[in-house]
Amino acid sequence: MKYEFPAGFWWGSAASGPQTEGTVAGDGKGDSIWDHWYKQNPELFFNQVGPEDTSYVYNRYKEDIALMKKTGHTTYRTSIQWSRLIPDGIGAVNPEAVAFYNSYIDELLANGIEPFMNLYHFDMPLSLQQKGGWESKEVVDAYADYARICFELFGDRVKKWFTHNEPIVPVEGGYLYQFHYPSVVDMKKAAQVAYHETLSSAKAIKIYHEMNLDGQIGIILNLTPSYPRNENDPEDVKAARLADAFFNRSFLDPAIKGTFPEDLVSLLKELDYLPEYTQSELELIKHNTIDILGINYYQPRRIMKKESTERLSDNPMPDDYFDNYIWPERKMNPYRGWEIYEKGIYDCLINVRDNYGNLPCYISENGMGVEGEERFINADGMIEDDYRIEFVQDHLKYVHQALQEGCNVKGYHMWTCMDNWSWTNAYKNRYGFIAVDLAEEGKRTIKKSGYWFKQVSDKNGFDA
Ligand code: BGP
Repeated sequence: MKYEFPAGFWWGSAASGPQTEGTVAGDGKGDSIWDHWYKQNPELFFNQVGPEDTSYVYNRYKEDIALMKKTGHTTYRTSIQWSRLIPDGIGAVNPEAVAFYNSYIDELLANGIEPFMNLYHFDMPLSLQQKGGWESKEVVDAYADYARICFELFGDRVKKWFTHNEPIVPVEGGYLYQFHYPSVVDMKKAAQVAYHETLSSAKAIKIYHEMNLDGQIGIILNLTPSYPRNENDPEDVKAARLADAFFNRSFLDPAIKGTFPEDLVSLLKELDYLPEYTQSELELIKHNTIDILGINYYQPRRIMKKESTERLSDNPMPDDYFDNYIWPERKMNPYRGWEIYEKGIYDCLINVRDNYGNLPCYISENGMGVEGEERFINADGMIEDDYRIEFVQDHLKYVHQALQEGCNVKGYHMWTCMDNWSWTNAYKNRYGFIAVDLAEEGKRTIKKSGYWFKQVSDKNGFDA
């Protein structure tokens, strides 16, 4: 069958500043929470590889952009590092950073690659974390200022902006499950952090729209469609709906509708977890919604009602309300341990079509991580990642189907371009179209999937 995509469909990949740029002596960058956490606890990071060893894009972006072109990119999604541009989070702007991002953006455009720029990818400047990070309203205002500076500096050339990547992750990682700094367990703080991220996003959107720049602004959410174990069991359905409220609607609703989901709000109220807010903030959120949505999709969430009847703990967490269900038919990525469920990407898009006004959206991440990928290197030194080609193609078939059924999806970004550093997992799981050899000073080699993607992009589709 022929899978043809609409004219102008964007083809590319996604990454982020903190995961790719690396640190170079004299670059003027301030510390983010990642630099700090690594200095404090290097043993938390896979093979003790820290954020300064990300794929050295700061120095090598010209070579990398040439490789993007060779692998068919018409778009590249990355982020500005707040702590590079404004080392203390507020105050002086770092001229080295301005020069770097200007040149990076210009080089992308000169090569026909549209930059999709995100403002926040988990990388709080350390000095602002010391003021409470997303727990603090002062930091929300500092972020709004940072956003304005980015629009002023780069908004003439960047036409697609995103305020946050996966805002639920700093909430889960930093305040519930301890895989991000500050690594505490506190559901009340988690709710405050989530609320402040939404507020900061609305503030940035307001500023962007008031500047009347020629472009659009949105947010990137990692959506995990929530499937109940048994659709005929009301308790399972209720549990799945609540998981959807915690992990999807918590950000989708305010971003697109300007309101918070009622079921989530009443639960938080009951638990005395409602964040501190003002009516004028709620008005601001209501009137400053997104133009475009980025959807990161990796895997679904399968949910069943809570089996244990034990009393809730004193500090209840989302998982006090449901259990994860192991679907016997599930297909696993054997190299990363995540479920592969291609139809999930279609379900995310249909959800936006039916429940969120069919807002223009992009697949802003989707990809397959592989631990120990060097075992697939062939005699010519190329990684033969047929599993990744299959993964991307199978998901694209469902994106195509969603398009046929009227979904407003305008592009696909695979995670990621070059193998990159992934927080505490560092280089454990490789995702790129292009391999990065750390032992050989970050040498780049295009994988089989990179050549395949070039053909897909050139033909604007594929036969399968
Ligand atoms: C996504 C994040 C990315 C990246 C990816 C892979 O959720 O947006 O930043 O880290 O996950 O994660 P991992 O390397 O843990 O498999």
